[in-house]
Order: sequence, then C-alpha cells, then structure tokens
Amino acid sequence: MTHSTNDSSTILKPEKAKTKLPPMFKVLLLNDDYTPMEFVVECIVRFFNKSREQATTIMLQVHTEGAAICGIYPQDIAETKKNQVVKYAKEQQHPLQCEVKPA
Ligand code: TYC
Repeated sequence: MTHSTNDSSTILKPEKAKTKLPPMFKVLLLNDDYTPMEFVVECIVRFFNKSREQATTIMLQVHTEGAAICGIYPQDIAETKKNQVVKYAKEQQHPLQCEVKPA
C-alpha cells in the first residue's frame, strides 16, 4: 500500500518487497523418569536432524535441567515436529513429551 493517490499530480512510492519472516517457535523436549536415554537420542536425530553427538548433548541437558530446545521453526513446522515425536514415542509405549513455545 502507498500513501500517494494516483492522480497525475502525485508521485507514487515504489511498493516495498514483502520480506517479513514468520514468527518462530521453539520445540522443547521435556524430561520424564521412564523414556530410555537412547530412545530420546534417536528421536532428536530423526526428527530434528541433529548428529548423534549433538543429540546426546541435548538429551543430557533435558535429563539434568528438565527441558531443552531441540529446534526453532515456523509454528506449523514446530507443531508437526512435536506431534511426530509424541506419536513415535507413544507407539513404543514411552511417555516422552514436547512443548511448543514462542521463540
Ligand atoms: N530421564 C530419563 C531417564 O533417566 C531420560 C530422558 C531424557 C527422558 C530426556 C526424557 O526428554 C527426555 N531414563
């Protein structure tokens, strides 16, 4: 939208390119007493595209601090990642949970 009108006496401003980035959301993995550490590492590698080494660091942070960020994405991708993790864990009878929060 421009502030100029389109009669012959005014000069139109060039339209600004719409380059606004979407709001970002963090996906947090939550600690629990039952999900095996190895399964958590596998989930982080599989759904958040981390190396085994990075995934192990994140898993241990969750284990010791209660939660850790696995990745930051636009909202629909963040919600999809959360759903994939929870569904995969549930299929293997693990109570692993995720949270999506504004970054
Ligand atoms: N606390 C779990 C255990 O001792 C390991 C674990 C880590 C569970 C991270 C969940 O998101 C989690 N087996």
